[in-house]
Amino acid sequence: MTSKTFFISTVFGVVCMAGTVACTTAQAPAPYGAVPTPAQVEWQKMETNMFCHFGPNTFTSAEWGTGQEKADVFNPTDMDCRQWASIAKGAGMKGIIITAKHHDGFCLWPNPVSRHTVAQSSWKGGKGDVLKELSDACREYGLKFGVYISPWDRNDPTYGTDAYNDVFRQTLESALGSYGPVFEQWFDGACGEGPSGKRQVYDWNLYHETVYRHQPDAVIFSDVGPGCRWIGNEAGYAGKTCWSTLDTTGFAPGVAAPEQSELNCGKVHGEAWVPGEADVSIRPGWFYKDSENDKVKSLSDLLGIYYASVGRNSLLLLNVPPDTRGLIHSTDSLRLMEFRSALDKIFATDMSEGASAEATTTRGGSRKFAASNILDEAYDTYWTTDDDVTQASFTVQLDGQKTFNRIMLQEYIPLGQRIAEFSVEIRDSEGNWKKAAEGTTVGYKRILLTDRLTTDAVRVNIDKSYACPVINGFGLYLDEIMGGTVAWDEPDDSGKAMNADEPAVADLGKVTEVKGFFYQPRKNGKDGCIITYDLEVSTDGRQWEKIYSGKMFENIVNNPIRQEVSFPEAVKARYIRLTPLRTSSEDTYGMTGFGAVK
Ligand code: FUL
Repeated sequence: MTSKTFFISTVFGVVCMAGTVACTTAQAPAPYGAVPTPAQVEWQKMETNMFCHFGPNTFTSAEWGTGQEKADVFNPTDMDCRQWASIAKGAGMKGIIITAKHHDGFCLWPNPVSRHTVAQSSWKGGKGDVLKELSDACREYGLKFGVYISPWDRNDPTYGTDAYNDVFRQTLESALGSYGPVFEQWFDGACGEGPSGKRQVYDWNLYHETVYRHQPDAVIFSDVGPGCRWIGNEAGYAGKTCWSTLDTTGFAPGVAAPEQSELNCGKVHGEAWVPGEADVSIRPGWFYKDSENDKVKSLSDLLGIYYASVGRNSLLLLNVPPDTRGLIHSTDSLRLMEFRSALDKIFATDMSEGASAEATTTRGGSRKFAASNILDEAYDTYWTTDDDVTQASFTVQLDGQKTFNRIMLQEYIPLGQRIAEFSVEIRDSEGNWKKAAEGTTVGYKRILLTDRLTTDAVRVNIDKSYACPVINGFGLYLDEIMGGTVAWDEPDDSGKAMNADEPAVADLGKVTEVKGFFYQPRKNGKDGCIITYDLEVSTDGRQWEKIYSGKMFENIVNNPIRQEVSFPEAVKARYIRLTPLRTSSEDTYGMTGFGAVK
């Protein structure tokens, strides 16, 4: 090689290398950590779905049926799944999940491996099939269809033996193989058998394999996924920090699940993509009860739940239980319509419309990754930076002075969840930047709630990210319905801890007619709850009459709300004594209220 050719090839090499560097940085960033499957991304985009708890409990007012109910108990007088679907659609929901089999074991479809199904009931002469009617209605209304099938079964004679795993497999086969696409399979981790009850070793691998064989795109819900996870409470809120990743090795649904606080917040750098789903009922209980018609959640409750779930990187699964007619009660449907029109109103106008955006730095200097991408409608375009940049800002110059109190950000989750700290500033009339809000995780969607802010420019600072930040959505909205910073999940500090071996005694002041009693644990189950109890009454505080012995507050651990229990018949009493037999916390139980229902 002459020195001239050496010179040329060297220069050429440098140019090429420089070219290569530019080319590489203008490529999309590599995924970071655990990432969602395409089905999980589509699932996350659904944002709000409807849950329908329906079954024998609808007719007995129980939360957990015993499994001994007669099949004939299930007898909706006027069932119309098209009504459910039209309400879900009108409420902007994208899918419906039905309790095909709750803990009482009763199947809402003619499951050939069960003797406790609609086929054994006289409803529609034993020819009815709720799954068929609902899946057809969902198809007609353009909704996705999902099923809840409880592994815990209080009816099946094989429950508690190895044989049950195959019964359950066949149950899944029959429900998942006969009604078209199922977008979500819900596995409830609950089991109220207690220490001396039946023990079932669940064959989760077999169940998952069965689901995927029939429904390869189904997202499987449980405490630990694999498709999505329980958010750790039944009140509808995700953690303010909410990772879609979780460590699942060594954990299982139910008693072997991670701590509820971990389910609530996810696990940074967790090994698997298992995003949160916040399930909550529009009523205090999961099943319809006439007595709760005046306790349907208010519009502001629902908005609070929306911000604390969808607004915190979680899906909202809102339960709207059909009544004994097999119809959604008008109180619930009206509330849902109010909820939808409120959301439409709040999110109709994005104050960043007509704005422009600029970032401190852009990946490879390429327009492909420019900050303007966060303002367009396209899901798959985003702003990002070079790989080694994990702190950066973008500024949104608004089209004039705008007023808003909701700031929305979206991370492009197909590439993983990266951001761990961010802050938002607004520019005042003197051109100075003032901090307006801050947060930790973003994920699929994050909505920050602020007081009313008026400004012509907003700056978002990514203060900590585990890899280059990738943001594909941004919006500013004004919520004039709820306003201000609302905390859905702030713990209410009323109530106290009682010693677990002490009964609670209520003195009514004088002998009165008593129809039942109520017990209210502390908010979020603080200090634990009473699970099973004896209940006695007395007129003089010396002679006690036992009304209930070893009775259970069903589902109180997951949903620690006020429990109201009627007596078989009204009694005359001055004192009521509630003696805990089993509590969820060993030494204490929480107590906010206890007294008579007159
Ligand atoms: C819980 C169950 O025990 C409740 O009855 C309800 O179905 C709720 C969604 O999940 O674990």
